[in-house]
Amino acid sequence: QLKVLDSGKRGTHAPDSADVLNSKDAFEQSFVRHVETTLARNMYNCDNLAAYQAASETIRDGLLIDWANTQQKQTVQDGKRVYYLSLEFLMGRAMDNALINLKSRDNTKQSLSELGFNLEDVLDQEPDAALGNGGLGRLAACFVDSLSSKNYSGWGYGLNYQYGIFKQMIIDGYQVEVPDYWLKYSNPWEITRHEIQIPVDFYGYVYEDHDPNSGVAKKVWSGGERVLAVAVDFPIPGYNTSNTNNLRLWNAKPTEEFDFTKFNAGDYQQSVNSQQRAEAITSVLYPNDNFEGGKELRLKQQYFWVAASLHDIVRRFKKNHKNNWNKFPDQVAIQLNDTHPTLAIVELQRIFVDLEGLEWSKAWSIVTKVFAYTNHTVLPEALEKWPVDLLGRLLPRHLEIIYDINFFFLKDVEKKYPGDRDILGKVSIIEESTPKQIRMASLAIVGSHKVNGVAELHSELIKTTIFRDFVKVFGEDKFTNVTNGVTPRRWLRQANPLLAELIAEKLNDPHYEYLTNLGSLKNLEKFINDDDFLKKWDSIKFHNKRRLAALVKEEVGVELDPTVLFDVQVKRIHEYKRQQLNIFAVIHRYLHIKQLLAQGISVEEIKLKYYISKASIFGGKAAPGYYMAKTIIHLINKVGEVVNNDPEIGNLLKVVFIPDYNVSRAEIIIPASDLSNHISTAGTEASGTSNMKFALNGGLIIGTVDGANVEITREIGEENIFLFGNLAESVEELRHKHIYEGVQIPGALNDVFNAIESGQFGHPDEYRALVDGIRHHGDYYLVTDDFDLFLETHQKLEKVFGHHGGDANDKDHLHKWVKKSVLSVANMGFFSSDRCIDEYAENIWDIEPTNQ
Ligand code: CBF
Repeated sequence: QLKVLDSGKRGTHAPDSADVLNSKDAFEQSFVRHVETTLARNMYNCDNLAAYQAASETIRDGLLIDWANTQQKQTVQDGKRVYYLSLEFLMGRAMDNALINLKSRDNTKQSLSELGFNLEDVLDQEPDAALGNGGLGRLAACFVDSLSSKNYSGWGYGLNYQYGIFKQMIIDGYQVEVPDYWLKYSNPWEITRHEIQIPVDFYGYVYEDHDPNSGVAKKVWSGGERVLAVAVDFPIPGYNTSNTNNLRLWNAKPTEEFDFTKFNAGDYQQSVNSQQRAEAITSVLYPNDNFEGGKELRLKQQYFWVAASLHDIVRRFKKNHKNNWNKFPDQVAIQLNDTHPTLAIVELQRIFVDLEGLEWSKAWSIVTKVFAYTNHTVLPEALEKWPVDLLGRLLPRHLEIIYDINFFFLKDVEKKYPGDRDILGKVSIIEESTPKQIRMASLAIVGSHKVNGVAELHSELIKTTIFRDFVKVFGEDKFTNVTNGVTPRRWLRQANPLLAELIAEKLNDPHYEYLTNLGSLKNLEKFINDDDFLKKWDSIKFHNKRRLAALVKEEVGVELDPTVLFDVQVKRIHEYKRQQLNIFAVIHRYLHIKQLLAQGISVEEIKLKYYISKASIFGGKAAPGYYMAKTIIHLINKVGEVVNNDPEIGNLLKVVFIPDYNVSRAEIIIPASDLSNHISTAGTEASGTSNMKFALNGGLIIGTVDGANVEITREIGEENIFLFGNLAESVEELRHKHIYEGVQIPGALNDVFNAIESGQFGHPDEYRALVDGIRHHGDYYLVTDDFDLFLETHQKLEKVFGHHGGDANDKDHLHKWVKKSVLSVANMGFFSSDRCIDEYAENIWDIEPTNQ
């Protein structure tokens, strides 16, 4: 709907950019100017989209002042900076986050309202910046928020994909992928730095030359294809501070010089091809989570990104320190987010040795002081390896350097373990397989001074499993843990404003200082016996559940009763995360309810004696090539169709799959959950971070003893979480047993399989691989071992939830369930990403906050 703007708002002079954040007049004047000039739209033609664009430009003006000042200050202070290299930054929407961090939400809301707009509608226009797959990318987004909020000097470096993670549609129960061209209306939050262009070479050949001055032989790489990396900057505002760091993402562009020299004159088609080849590098995000596909374009992306970032970092260093390379590790810390940026190690060594003329071992001693590597998974299919041939063709000089790194490393290992060929083979960066492969995790460990896992259990597991031999070589000290965290600005204040407000009121903290001091949530415990407080708490959950029910109605067409237990599992769909376990349990519940009804037991009686009413809510994307994950999505949707359309069932059970789970949807779903599922096979989920978001929003957890669930339990108390299942130390033995003694299918699960195989949820062939994988192929994810335990735990927790039916005066529900919810939140302070960043800063990066 078009709004007519009041021309009186135009003002007589351009407002001071800083004022737009806290003065209504300044905001409104700037807004109108942006409508008329930046957007070139007239005042009679302004809809919500234009309002979003003009409001974003206005806020960005305010933000840029802090950003420029921060960069200036950091340059003058010349302290050490950390660079966080991540192939994914799953940022979500920027506007609301900026308003919260800049404390400009009220001013913007009022100004927009005076201009005739509703802030929430305007915010809704923003597409998600979905440049990530899941936990790893979202963690990077939380980290840049914390780096700014805690006043560190820290930049993110990544790629500016034109297409983020695909949009997921569900058609006839199947996942259908649709491209996400998120830049359709251009992006007001990005600043393209046309002046920052870094050439990146690929292919070509290596030859030996001699330094004209010293006569020393040196290697020269003559690249065969050149692409330009153009910087695009995203200011990252801190909360309650003017510190505004930079997230620099690269766009790939063709270089004209190259086209003219290397291609036949006049071969226009070829030159267009080269442009397309260049731009392809940053066009799509690979949609795999916890899986490495080994595609050439992916390797190209990795090198393009790390080369551009490294040259940018070195250039910045040289501005102040010329070639005083000894100082480099005092100025630069680089964190490798998973193995994706591992080529940065090789590139820095190449810069030092080939371009700056440093002697090998001197260069290597600097390189290894700079890098640190975070491992995010123990799953073998996610551990990156690149065929030697492919890497050698794309990056011939880098392959030589990798071989040299490996040669010197193995020489050291040989000294420590003389004659031990076994250990040499295990730690070698080159896997002597057919074809030969480069083990990126090994390279990352060898080139880093610290290696960390992301939760205590995971950090212990990597030391005893995948990196066991490296612990022997380097010793325990190199391996450490930094348990993940999430930013409470987005995951509490932004996602759950009413709860954040109630907490601020109870903590007597009108300025929401607790959002950067999350430990103070502990003070909520003082109110644990205050029924009025518990009621308010519960009514906020109820409000959030209504908000989610509205989304479900709109997206899925199913009516959810907000008084029932909302039982949620939203995350990437993966066999190890075990959405199949959850949906099998739902089927079991449905079959049992039907049986009870058939015996003449009434719905009311069932509710009292057997099952409370609940809605099982699922969401998450499957990698497009992951057949089993797509089968699980299909099954969930088909079960939903049957259950939701069964007239006997009513609100006793509903099953919905919310399509296109993304950050914005998570902001609605998470605050509305009563119970969330974090039920991975023990030892497979490195940490999980949505478990933290749910618990921070007062949702209780049903979970296995895996990842960060372990530390969440320690913090909030085992009486406030529902743990079940076999432990990580039993997994290997159970798998072994399945193979050698066969898989025992529990009776309840057998009923479920029979129902599936009878065609109750569509043609049984659709689910053959899923069922057979458990029945006949070893049940790798231990569904059979944990199924009954999962059902029992549900029985227990549902008694605690009770039949409160939305009754705010249900004392039983308040004193049992709601108290647990409050106690969870009160003890979640540890899981702020601010705490993680402080730990990285102190134990790994050796950096201090800057003076503001
Ligand atoms: O550490 C952040 C997250 O990373 C993953 O998503 C990953 O991509 N490897 C893990 O699967 C999560 O457990 C982890 O929380």
